[in-house]
Amino acid sequence: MGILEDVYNAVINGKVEDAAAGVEKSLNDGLDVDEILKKGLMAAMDLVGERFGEGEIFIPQVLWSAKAMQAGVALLKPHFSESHHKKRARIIIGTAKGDIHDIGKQLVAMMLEGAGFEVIDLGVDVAPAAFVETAAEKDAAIIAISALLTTTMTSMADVVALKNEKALSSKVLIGGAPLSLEYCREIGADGYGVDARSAVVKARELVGS
Ligand code: B12
Repeated sequence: MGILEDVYNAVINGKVEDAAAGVEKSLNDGLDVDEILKKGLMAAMDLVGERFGEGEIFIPQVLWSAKAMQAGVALLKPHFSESHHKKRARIIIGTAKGDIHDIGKQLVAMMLEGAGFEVIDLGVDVAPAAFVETAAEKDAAIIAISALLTTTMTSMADVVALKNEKALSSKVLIGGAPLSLEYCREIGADGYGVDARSAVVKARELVGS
């Protein structure tokens, strides 16, 4: 069995130490960092997301898989900064005001970091002003907001309005189960991602890389 398959299976089964050991071995064997990330870690997380969506697995399994992936990403990180000389854009991420769901947001943050972005995580229940002020202070290219409740997603519109009021150039990227492209357009946000993988694709689009 290939070493990438070991990594893949370790993430699917939520085996943190096995995932780390597999990534370490892959690096020692000279495998490409992007390949380890995409074919080993991200592909596994995609399947985990699918299985969760279909009700085949539940939150604890998702969390263990996320931890396993995180352990792998942590080992890849130093190699990313080596292979990507160009300084990557900075992203401020957080869960919308009034909302404490953070599993999806953490996955998104992790994938963005894995893709080489510098991510500043403001946590959960983040007020619109905190998003905008931090983005201005840190010169962030993107403000990424997660919401899992129909009652909290509305605060994303406040972030867009406040950002426009301050004439801030940061783009607003939104996501979370109740969101849609339609809602993204309605509130004038710059991008919507349906999952962690598309968060990376959209973020790259928004910064033009
Ligand atoms: C786990 C969970 C909780 C946990 C949260 C723990 C934690 N640390 O996050 C706890 C138990 C605390 C909780 C509390 C509540 N919950 Co809850 N919860 C869930 C549950 C079961 C799973 C959410 C989850 O983590 N999914 C797994 C992750 C991986 O998926 P995800 O979040 O969708 O994220 C993915 C994408 O959406 C996307 N994404 C996410 N964020 C972003 C951001 C960007 C920028 C981008 C591009 C993409 C992106 O990428 C992610 C990875 O692929 C959902 C049901 C469901 N099936 O979604 C209900 C659910 C979201 N909860 C719900 C409710 C009602 C509540 C409570 C109000 C319950 C109550 N009466 O107290 C409270 C609210 C507390 C609060 N103020 O926030 C409802 C929401 C209904 C609605 N539409 O408004 C749901 C849908 C359950 C239901 N069917 O009723 N909850």
